Amino acid sequence: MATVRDATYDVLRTLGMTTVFGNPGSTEEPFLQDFPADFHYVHALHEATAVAMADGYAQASGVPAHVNLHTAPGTGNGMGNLVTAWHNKTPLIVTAGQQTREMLLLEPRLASRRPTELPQPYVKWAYEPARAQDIPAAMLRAYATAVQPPAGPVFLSLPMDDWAQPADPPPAPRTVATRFAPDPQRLEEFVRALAGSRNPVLVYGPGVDRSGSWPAAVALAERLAAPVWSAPATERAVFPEDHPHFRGVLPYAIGPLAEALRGHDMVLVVGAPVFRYYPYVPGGHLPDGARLLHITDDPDEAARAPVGDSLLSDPGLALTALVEGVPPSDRPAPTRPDAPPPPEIGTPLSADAMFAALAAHWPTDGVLVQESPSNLSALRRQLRITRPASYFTMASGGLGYGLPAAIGVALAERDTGRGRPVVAVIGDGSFHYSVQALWTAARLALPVVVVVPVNQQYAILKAFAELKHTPGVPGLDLPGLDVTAIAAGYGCATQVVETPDQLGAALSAGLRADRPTVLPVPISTDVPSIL
Ligand SMILES: Cc1ncc(C[n+]2csc(CCOP(=O)(O)OP(=O)(O)O)c2C)c(N)n1
Repeated sequence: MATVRDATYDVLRTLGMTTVFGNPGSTEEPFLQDFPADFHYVHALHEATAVAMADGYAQASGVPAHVNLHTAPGTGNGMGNLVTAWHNKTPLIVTAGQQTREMLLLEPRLASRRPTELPQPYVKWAYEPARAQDIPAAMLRAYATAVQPPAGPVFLSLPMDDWAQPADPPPAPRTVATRFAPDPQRLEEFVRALAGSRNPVLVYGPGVDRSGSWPAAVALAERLAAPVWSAPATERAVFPEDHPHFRGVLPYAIGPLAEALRGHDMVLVVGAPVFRYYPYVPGGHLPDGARLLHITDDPDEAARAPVGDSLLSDPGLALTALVEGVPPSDRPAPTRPDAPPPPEIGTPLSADAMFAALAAHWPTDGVLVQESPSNLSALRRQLRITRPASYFTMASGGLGYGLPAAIGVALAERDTGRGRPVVAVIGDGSFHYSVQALWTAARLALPVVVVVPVNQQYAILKAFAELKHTPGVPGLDLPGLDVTAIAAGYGCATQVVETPDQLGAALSAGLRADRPTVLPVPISTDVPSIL
């Protein structure tokens, strides 16, 4: 007789979800018992790490990932990166154990008190099945919910006594669409508005990369002879950054962003919120006289935009339709901006010099995962992303994502057979939030290279305090941390790197290694301005 457990593993097989990221506890053991040989359990030492690895894996493989957390405390530990998965629009099925139904009324140890409330509001759906027999079908509903636009995480609380119960007949397999096309009439209005604009500018966001539509994004830019900006603080790269139309990443503050768009009468935003701001710098949302058109597959994103007219659609389908609809422009095409002068090589290296060295030795099909807050501008200035799906960071602002996400990306590169090299750049503060991810990478023998710019401080918080005139904040310095010893303790190769040549050699050795490599790079302690 098939049990609920058997039936659930069968559903997971049907969905192609045979990798489970997790950290086990007693409430999960009845699910994990006799773990099937065709499944892979990716053991994380902390739930934050499990969630971010699953997120990186899902994004790089293009399919949802399953992460299994311990009841309330484990879900709590995973919460920071669940917030990130929500903002990243990553389809994740998060399952967590729950105490035995027989005892729930008296709230035994490890009972999750209000399990479907705990992960709110950062899941699209949270459910504890009314009957054990509903778990397999709930898994199907969870999948359908996670992948439909806007994609995102879902949560199931699963009581530990459910797994041995006899199963109902298996639920019927079914599929759902993951894209929807624009309303033709509204699209026509957008085509007319773009065709009639004098000097349009394109602002592309992570939805362009998620929908695999770089070619359509390039085609529209060329057809309109329009410059292209990346939306501010994007979690993915959105356009070939060596293309002559590319202007850079917009600043993440109201006034400065509008200033960067000055002179344009039409701003088309595709696949991004309008806009993702960080420090409050007042001003108009748009330059005077400009109109904004917004294309997104997220009704909430459309609703909360402070300006503009929106069209709901898969970004790729809308871009393709616009390319077909707008007439080619007779404006001169934008020309490539001048390259910045090469940075000076000092001791210690400046962030710019370190990233210029990284760029000089960058593997052709390399994937960059980034969590280096104050050095982000230098990184994006020096290292241009030129291929789709090869740059990942967190959309949320929550630290502790990048390091484990890089490991999830690297595992996906191995599992899909694509094998692209993965390099993470993780600040010496950010490094410690989910540092135990290094152990998983070492166990999996993943050749991830983690470059750690060591400035011994939370530099971006110093810059923020400066901008906001809040002197005297404690806790912004990080003396006495031995990144090398910590990396070695988790089983990584490690070497302090001080020059561009050393970085190049260590990078290529690390990418050929049979384990992760951590490269602390002492850098200048100058605090870059936040804008
Ligand atoms: C989970 C979480 N806790 C705290 C913060 C606040 N915070 C933002 S940036 C930052 C410091 C990052 O330091 P580091 O990685 O060394 O980068 P740097 O700013 O020095 O470049 C902190 C603590 C955060 N964003 N997320």
